[in-house]
Amino acid sequence: MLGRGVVTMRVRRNVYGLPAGDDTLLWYGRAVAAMKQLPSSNPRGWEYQAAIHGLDADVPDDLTSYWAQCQHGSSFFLPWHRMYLLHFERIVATQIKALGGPADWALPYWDYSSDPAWRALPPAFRGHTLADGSRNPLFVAERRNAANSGARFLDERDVDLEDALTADPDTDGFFGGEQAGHTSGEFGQLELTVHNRIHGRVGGLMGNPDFAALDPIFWLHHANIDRLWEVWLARDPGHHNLTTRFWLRGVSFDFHGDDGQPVSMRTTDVLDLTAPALDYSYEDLSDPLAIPAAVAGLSEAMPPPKQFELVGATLSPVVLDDQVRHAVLPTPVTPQAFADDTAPAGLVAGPPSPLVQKVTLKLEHVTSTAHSPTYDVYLNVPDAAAPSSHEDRFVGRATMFGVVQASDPRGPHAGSGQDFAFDITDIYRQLSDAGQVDPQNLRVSFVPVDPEPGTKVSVGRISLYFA
Ligand SMILES: [Cu+2]
Repeated sequence: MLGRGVVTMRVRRNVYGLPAGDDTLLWYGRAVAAMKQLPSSNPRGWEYQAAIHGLDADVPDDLTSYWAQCQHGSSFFLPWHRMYLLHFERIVATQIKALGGPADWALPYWDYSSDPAWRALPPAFRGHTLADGSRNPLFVAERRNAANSGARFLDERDVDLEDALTADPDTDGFFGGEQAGHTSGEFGQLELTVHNRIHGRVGGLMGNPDFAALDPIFWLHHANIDRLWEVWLARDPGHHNLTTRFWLRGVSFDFHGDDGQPVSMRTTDVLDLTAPALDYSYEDLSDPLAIPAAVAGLSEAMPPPKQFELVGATLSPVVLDDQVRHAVLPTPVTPQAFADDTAPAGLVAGPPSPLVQKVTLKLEHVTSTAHSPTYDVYLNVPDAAAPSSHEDRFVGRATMFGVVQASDPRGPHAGSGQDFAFDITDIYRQLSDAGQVDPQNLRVSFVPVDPEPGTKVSVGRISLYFA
C-alpha cells in the first residue's frame, strides 16, 4: 500500500508507552546521526534545523527569515512550534525512509505529567552508548546530572498542568501576548508553566533557546506541548483558539519542507490536525484533570473580570541569587471584599467597596546573564519560617527560559527582560479572610531551584494587580 504513495496518518505516541522492541527511537537516533553529518548550510541537517529555533551567532543575510525564528513570550508560541515540529518530523521521517526504515515514522511525545515514573528522562536518551557499543546520538552530556542520572528529577511543580489546562483564553492569557517575537513578551500559560520548567530542569542545551533544539529530547518535549494545546481545546467548551486576523493570517513563517524547498505557513494553516498539510494525531488526548461539574459550573457563572488595576509595587529592583531571598511589597490598600462574597448589600454605611474578582502578582522586567534560573515564589511566609515548609503560601514556579536573550540591549525589546504573572486570587483571599494581609507588608519570597553559585537575577518590579 505504501508503495503506491499512500502514507497513513502519522500517530505521535507516548514515548513511555512504546512496546518492548519498538524501534521508533532506534530510527530516530539513526536519523539524528545522519543529519549531524550534513553541513550547517543544509536545511535537512541537524545544525540547520536547530538554528531555526536559535543560535548564538549572527544570522547570515540570506537566512534571516529562516534562522533564529522561535516565537517565545508570544501567542505565536504554539502555532510556530507546531509548524517547526511538522517540518522537522517530515525531514526526519524522510531520512529514516532513506536509511531503510519504516514509512510512517512519527515523533513520539514525552508526557512527564501522567505518571510519576515518567518524570525521569526517557531511558533511550540517557546511555552514552547503544547496545552495539556505538555512540548514542540521543545522549547529551551537557544536561544536568540529575536528568541524565535516570532519577525522577522533575517534581510535582514542574509537571503540574492545572494552571495551563484551566486557563481561560480570554481572561487568563492562555495564549500570551499578541505580538510576533523571537525572545520576549507576555508568556501564555502553557509556555510559562510546564514548557519553561522542563527546559530549565533538563538544563544544558535545553536551558538556552539558542541551543535547545540541538538536544534530541527538545522535540519530544515540544510534541507534548503541542499535544497539550489540543487537550486544552478539547477539555472545556469555553476554550477556543484566538480569532483575531493578526493571529490567524497576519504573520507568515518560513521553513523548509522534506524536499529542502522553502515553505511558508500562517497560524490558520495549522489549527486542524486532520488537514492534509498536517495529517497527524496523538495517541492520547484525554483530559488529565478531573474537574467536578459543580466547580466548572461556578466558574462559568462568574461575570467577566474588570480591568486590572495596579494596587502596589516595589520601588526599586529586587536582586535574586542562589539563596532564599525576600522582598516587601507595599500595597496602600485595605483588603477588599471578593466578588462572590455572600454578605447582603446595604448593611454597611458609606460607598460600597469595590469587589475583587482576581488578584495577580507580577514579576516585571526580569533580567539575567544566567540561563533558565528558576525560583519558587511564596507569599507572606512568616519571617523565621522556611518558605518550602509553607505549601499553602506557594504562588508558583518561575523558570526564566530565554531570559538572557530578553536581557540583551541589542534585542528587539532593548533588553527590557521577561515578565511573569501569577494568579494568586485563592491564596490572597485565604490570607485576607484569616486577617493575615498587612497591606504595608506583603512579603514575597524566592527559593532557588537547582541553585548555581554566581547566578544574579534582577526583578525590575514586583507588582500586585486587582481586577
Ligand atoms: Cu521550547
